[in-house]
Amino acid sequence: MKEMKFETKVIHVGGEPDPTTGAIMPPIFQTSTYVQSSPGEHKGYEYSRSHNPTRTRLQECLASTENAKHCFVTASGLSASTLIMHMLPKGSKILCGDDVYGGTYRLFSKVFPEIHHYKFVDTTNLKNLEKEINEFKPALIWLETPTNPLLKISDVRAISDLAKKVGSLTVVDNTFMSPFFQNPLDQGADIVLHSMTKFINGHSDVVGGALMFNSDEIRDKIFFYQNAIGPSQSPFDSWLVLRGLKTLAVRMKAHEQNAIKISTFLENHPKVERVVYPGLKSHPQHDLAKKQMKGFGGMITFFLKGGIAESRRFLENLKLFALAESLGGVESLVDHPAIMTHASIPKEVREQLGIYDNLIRLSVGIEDSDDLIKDLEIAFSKV
Ligand code: P1T
Repeated sequence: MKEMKFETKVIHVGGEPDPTTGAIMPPIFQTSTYVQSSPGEHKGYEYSRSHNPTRTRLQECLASTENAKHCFVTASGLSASTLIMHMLPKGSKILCGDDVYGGTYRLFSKVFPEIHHYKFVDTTNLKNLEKEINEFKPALIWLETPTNPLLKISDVRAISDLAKKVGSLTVVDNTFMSPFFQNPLDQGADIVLHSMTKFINGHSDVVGGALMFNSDEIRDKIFFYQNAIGPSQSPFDSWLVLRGLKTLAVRMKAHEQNAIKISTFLENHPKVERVVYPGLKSHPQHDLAKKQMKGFGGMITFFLKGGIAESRRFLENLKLFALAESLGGVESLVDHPAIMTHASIPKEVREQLGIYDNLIRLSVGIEDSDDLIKDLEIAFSKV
């Protein structure tokens, strides 16, 4: 599998024709249970919470995209994060990047502090981070790179090396880049997490999560908790993701082409204070982005000149960019993180990070870029 190019893997791995009928598209194994010929004698499938053939196909395909030995898919990105937290011994220390998806922050600050200890730090400052790692001695370092919504980039290779020195695991939430633009396991990370809800599925019709890794020990632990807790994805949702995944490569190229044009348009617009996009030379970690990523993706964050009133007028006047949470679908979406996706982060913490009321996040779709730019231009003219 390793020799195949990405574009071939997403279509062929886990995509073998159905052996009983020759159907080119895999069947949806919409079943909860499997017949046994004698107690304990079965064909590898006992009950769909633990295993399902449609899910198996998706897991095989996804593992190949991240060059991973193992993959588990779950019913949401957050349930995948939850499995990792359950896998750690009680009282573990977790060093987490300070800018993460609001739901991840809520999980770590409201649900799991009863069980583990969390510290949120800026993982883009390596010198400072090295000090934190040596003092805090985490069991696990949690990175989102690029981050949601500020698109800050952390050095996966350097941080994984530091983590190994203190016996810590490194997890990378790779949702924003998708496996097409970034492969953290190849750079030393131990676990890659995806919200499959986003680019991997790509059609805004499924919620799902995935974990990829190489360690058999992690596989045994994750399988135990997946089976014991039960956040398994339904066969139909797995099938939809398997279908969406086939076009991941072509979609990501189109997302990026549009995002490059739109970020340049925004950077030159008089009503824009600042644009953050890893592909722009003005991005503080543009060089690192070029080194560790194979592209810059479809997410753009920018600061409008003004405050909440200007943001509202801009957002209310967009037509093609739909005002909605989530990202990574073929259609363009726009988000106001302070009120929407990151509202669960206390205002003072948000503002310390730079998530102000004039911050706007775009998930650039694969429509025609001129149409998208026209839509933005009209909304700017109303501000
Ligand atoms: O929504 P869910 O599939 O549970 O995934 C959670 C999640 C995890 N990691 C990142 C980087 C994410 O962006 C998300 C979900 N994010 C949104 C819903 C959003 O609009 O940012």
